[in-house]
Amino acid sequence: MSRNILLINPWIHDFSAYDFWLKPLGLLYLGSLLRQNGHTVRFIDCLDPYHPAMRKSNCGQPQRHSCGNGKFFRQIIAKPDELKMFPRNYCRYGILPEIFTNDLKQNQDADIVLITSMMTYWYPGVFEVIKIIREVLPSVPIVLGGKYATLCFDHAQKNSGADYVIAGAGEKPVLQLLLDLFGEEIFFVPDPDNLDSCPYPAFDLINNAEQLSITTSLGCPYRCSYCSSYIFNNKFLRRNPLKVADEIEHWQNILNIKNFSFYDDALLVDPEKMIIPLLREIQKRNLSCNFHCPNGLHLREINAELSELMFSSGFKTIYFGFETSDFNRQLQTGGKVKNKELQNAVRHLKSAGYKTNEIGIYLLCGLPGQNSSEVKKSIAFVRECGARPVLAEYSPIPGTDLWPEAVAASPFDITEEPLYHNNSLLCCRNDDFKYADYTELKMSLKSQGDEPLPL
Ligand code: B12
Ligand code: SF4
Repeated sequence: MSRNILLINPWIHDFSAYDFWLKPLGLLYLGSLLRQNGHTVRFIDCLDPYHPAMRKSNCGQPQRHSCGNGKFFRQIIAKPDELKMFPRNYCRYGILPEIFTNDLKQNQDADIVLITSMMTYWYPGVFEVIKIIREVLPSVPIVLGGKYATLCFDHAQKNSGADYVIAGAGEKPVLQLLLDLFGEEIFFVPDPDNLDSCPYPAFDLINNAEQLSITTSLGCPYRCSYCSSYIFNNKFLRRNPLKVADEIEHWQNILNIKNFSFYDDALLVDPEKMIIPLLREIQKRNLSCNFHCPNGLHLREINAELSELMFSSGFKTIYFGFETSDFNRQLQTGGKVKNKELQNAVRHLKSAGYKTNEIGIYLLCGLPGQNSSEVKKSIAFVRECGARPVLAEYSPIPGTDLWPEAVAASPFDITEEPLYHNNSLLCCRNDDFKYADYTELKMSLKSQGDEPLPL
């Protein structure tokens, strides 16, 4: 028998949030798998910037850009007690709670609700969603998965109010749960070693999709000490580049999409195995796309051929993960890139046609034991190379190799309280890197025309 399954992308509660090509990709992958198993899937997106009912509210239309990024609706809300000392407004990003409640009421026939979660420190938006579901659909089982549920599993089990918290990839556990709860037969399970066996994400459920996220791989061959990639995927698996081209062409034809954002951890690694054949195929098929890479790309692979191919294939937004110019810290954190490689990469990208402000270089800021002069030197180095420095404030992640150091360095109780993982807090600040030093760095970038990330 087919079940009615309701997917929910929850609100973000934070000091700031920006739709930087953000889509609940994992949840929509689960949605298509459930359809493939014969179920009916519906979707409430609390972050929908075009929700029709919001037009009648006094919230105005958030400013959006033609390439698919822009602002969310937002309402200022009370700060959790733990963040009271931080002198900034705290907001609920997304639709109004009464509109969400109304949408839920249209789904009285739901048999089960699946909620995703993104940043660990965005859990208050998840909890608010769960509280309202309990009021409107009191007897419907609630399942929580995603990043927060995986990285802070015990916290989520103890505090979220969900009936089931699932860590890691959701495909098999969700099908198993439907079998256990309702006796639903499992017809189709994708091969975990073949990413092309997954049906395309259920992107048709998105209201007014302007851009879509694509992933060509899972995991990463590197293991940087601050990153949780290996916790989610301990193998580096890739799709067939021709199948990725098929997917891009499919969404162009079905939903008329031109803008795509890559969510890979390692899109450019071994370019001849993915990015080169993929882009050559896209050119061969005459597909006209804009590609955006808000998640840091690898610099090491950039040469003249790849730069030209990226430029001519429509890579409009490119950010690279460089993190620091400090040689010792590069080594300690995993050695994914060296200074010389940044110099070379920028030279090639510029020859291909990219301008200084189009080459964003992420610099990690506020790592345990880091002082502000290290970040200043890194900024100066990126400028010398001819690219645009972009600060990425360190968010400590449980289970990563750097976590014990972060716990020891932080003045906040990051072990007990995920709200303190928020990158806006600079939670491993110290006497050599005060919050004021960080503000100064940000101002100096701004005064030289390097706008900070709107996140
Ligand atoms: C794309 C991405 C971004 C994008 C878009 C973010 C977005 N919300 O989509 C951008 C570039 C904006 C971004 C920004 C940042 N990011 Co980011 N990002 C990612 C990335 C690479 C991919 C996420 C993704 O969609 N994966 C693909 C899907 C298929 O996987 P999935 O969502 O996990 O879904 C699976 C399971 O989780 C599960 N599942 C999901 N939902 C559900 C629901 C149910 C019910 C069930 C059962 C299962 C389930 O099943 C799915 C299928 O198997 C992850 C790393 C990663 N490899 O996942 C980091 C990651 C989420 N980001 C991270 C960080 C640190 C950041 C930044 C703070 C970096 C910085 N310092 O500036 C910023 C902050 C953002 C902000 N404040 O707005 C951390 C998390 C930190 C945290 N504390 O939670 C991660 C994990 C990377 C890391 N460094 O380890 N990010
Ligand atoms: S930071 Fe980037 S290169 Fe390092 S492990 Fe994570 S995804 Fe891989």
